[in-house]
Amino acid sequence: MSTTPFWGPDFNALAQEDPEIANVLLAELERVRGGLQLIASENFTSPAVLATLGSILSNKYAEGYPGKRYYGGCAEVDIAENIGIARAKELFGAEHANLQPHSGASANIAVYGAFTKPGDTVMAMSLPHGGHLTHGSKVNFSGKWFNIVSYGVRQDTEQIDYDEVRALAIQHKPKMIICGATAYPRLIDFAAFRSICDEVGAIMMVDAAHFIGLVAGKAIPSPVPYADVVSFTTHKVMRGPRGGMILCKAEHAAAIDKAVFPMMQGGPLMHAVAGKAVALKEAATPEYQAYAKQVIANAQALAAGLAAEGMRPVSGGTDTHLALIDLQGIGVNGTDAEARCDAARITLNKNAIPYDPQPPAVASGIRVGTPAVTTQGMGVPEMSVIASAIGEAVRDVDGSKAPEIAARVSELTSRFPAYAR
Ligand code: DSN
Repeated sequence: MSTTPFWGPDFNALAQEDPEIANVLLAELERVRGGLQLIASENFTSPAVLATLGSILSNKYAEGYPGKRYYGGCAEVDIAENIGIARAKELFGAEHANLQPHSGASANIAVYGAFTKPGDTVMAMSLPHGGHLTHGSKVNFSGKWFNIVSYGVRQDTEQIDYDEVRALAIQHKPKMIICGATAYPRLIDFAAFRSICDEVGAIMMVDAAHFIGLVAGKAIPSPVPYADVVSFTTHKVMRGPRGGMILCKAEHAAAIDKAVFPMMQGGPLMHAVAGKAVALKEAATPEYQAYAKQVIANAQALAAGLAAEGMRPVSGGTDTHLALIDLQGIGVNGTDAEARCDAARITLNKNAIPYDPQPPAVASGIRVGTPAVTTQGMGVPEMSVIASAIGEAVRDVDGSKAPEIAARVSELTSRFPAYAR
């Protein structure tokens, strides 16, 4: 078998044909090599996954499922998809897996499509308290087409109020209850959600996009035994290609498959499906399990380091890969913090905190995550270096310290390269 470097010859072809776009790729590589990537939903996928994404599988139309396609010539992509499905079922102990959703939002549309119809009542976590756009935001299909009942976190603990969830479920009798979030640093009590769903006869959907990689690495408990359906993205802690996936009980398999195709999507992206198969193989290794545990240890160290810098971790800390940081105590808003960190080559995002007095476009907090820096090989000692760099950057009102902080950041990332030179 040929072992051509993963993007050597292809990149040279691109550079010759389209130097403008080739330069974007090179500049992005330098950006990630020289800066810190702390966006909790990002990671560095492996050369093997990138090779699959940049492959001829991108050319193939394969509407349908393995063995039941609407196009000829699908024998090879059938093998890739079947391998991926088998790996997903094995890794997560799931009865059924669908690897075709193009993204997490696409996967969620399919889940709504499988279990609900427009106008039905669905319960989910409110966006300002950490939920996702597809959990009922008014500007999203979910909020436009469904009667969404939102639950949130308690003001004192900043954690999900399971009594409130239960009371709302009894009052509103939702068809489906969604648990999972984009900015919730704590573990979710899946057994509690299961019992509430059983009490009111609701489908239990877990949007596990943020934490499924930690489940894959056996670093936190799995929602799979409890949920009717689990949707997620494959590119966050999971470190696979950009895309979505759905796991479900066997009784829901036909409904989910029909909702993904033909209800929600046409042709699957077979290069991405194959890339998901590669990522699932990587995620089943002891190395990946050690990685997942280190992601959490690093997030806890980073949250503690930021607290020592005067920035308050929402809910007091984290059990996962991310921390939500309240900046009100230092008189800096999320937008300014994001921009000041950016100037110092620290990439993170502003984020609303629960009960935020600021509008979302300003926000009182930032969200930081450790999936990418942990992939680079950084550990707890590096987290305190990062915390003090953030502590200086967010207070750098006039930008005068940014070059010096950026130099320190680049020195750190050069010792832990994202993609080795
Ligand atoms: N945009 C993702 C995040 O950053 O959490 C969620 O889809």
